[in-house]
Amino acid sequence: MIGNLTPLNPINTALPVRQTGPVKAEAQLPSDTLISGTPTENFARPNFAPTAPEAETPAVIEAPPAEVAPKTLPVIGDGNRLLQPGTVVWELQPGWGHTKARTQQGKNYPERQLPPNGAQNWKDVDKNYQPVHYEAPILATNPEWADPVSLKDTLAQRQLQSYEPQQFGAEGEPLNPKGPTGISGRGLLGKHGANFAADPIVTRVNPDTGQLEMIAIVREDLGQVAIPGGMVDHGEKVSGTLARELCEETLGKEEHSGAGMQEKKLQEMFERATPVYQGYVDDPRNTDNSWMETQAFHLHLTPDEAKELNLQKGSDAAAVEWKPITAESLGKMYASHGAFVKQAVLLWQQQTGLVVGNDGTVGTAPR
Ligand code: RP5
Repeated sequence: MIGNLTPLNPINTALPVRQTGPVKAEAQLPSDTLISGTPTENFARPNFAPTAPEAETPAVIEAPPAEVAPKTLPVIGDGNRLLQPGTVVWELQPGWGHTKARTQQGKNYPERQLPPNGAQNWKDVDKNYQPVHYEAPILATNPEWADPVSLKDTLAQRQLQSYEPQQFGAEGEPLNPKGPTGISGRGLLGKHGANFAADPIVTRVNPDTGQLEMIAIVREDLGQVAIPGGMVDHGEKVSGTLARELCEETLGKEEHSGAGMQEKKLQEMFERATPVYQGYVDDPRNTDNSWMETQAFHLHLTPDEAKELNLQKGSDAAAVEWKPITAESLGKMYASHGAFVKQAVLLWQQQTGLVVGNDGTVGTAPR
């Protein structure tokens, strides 16, 4: 779907906002910092739609560094996932995205005990590393969404899988592909090793403000703004997870059947959505032995399609809204979500020729 596009910049978790200072475009357009990068020939002087004459100068995307190569993804698991062999996405920078899993905690987690020697990968960890062991009490009750407590029993039932290169410890325990986190065990996560999620990035251009917006929730657990993603159920197609989670978390499906756009229609739309990312998530719940991985997809809605969605928060969310995508909002999102959304915006800019400003304003590229 995106194989013909020029490779884009890798995503950084720390959003690379450049403080370029005010840059006046041709007219009296005010400007501020850029979401990313240096203006290129094609995007340097955006023309605004007539409806948004006062809009901020949109940001532009950088020309891709030569070393960033598209990567071809394998299909893992039940073969039900949307990314088929040959699908191309853009690789994140080496070492990307392992900050929150070292510095933040899931709800009720003990404090992380990071390696005293500062080791960031398993090969540098020495005997002085004593992570605190934590598994949420509910895991001892063998809930159906979790693996058996013992790894041996789990391995008797299923193979461990990952989008990342797999590493194992001395006892055969799965090791976090990004390195030590200061907590061993599964924490709040149900599966040993990778826990698979799917993340629907749903956007629109707000007809009143001209800003690019996304459907965002405030998570109940840590109160952070997030993509309304969720876990892939066993045997479920990822397009099904994306539609289900969107309905449950943002369309009040639990309370109102048939609210707005139907789940089936959304699933069909997600089957054509743009793949944005596949792999490790820098989630505050991650531990040495259990971590989140995801597939993120982008679906951009027309104003009419967006109008059909009647946003109502589900039980996992404290709030839901169409949230402007700005450099500031991306930097504050849960886990790696800001990086995924940024990647979606970069791809969308490439696909449409539009440009998105630091404050979310959408403008058109020059002809
Ligand atoms: C994140 O956790 C994923 O990116 C996804 O958004 C989410 C899934 O976990 P729950 O929302 O089901 O807790 O790592």
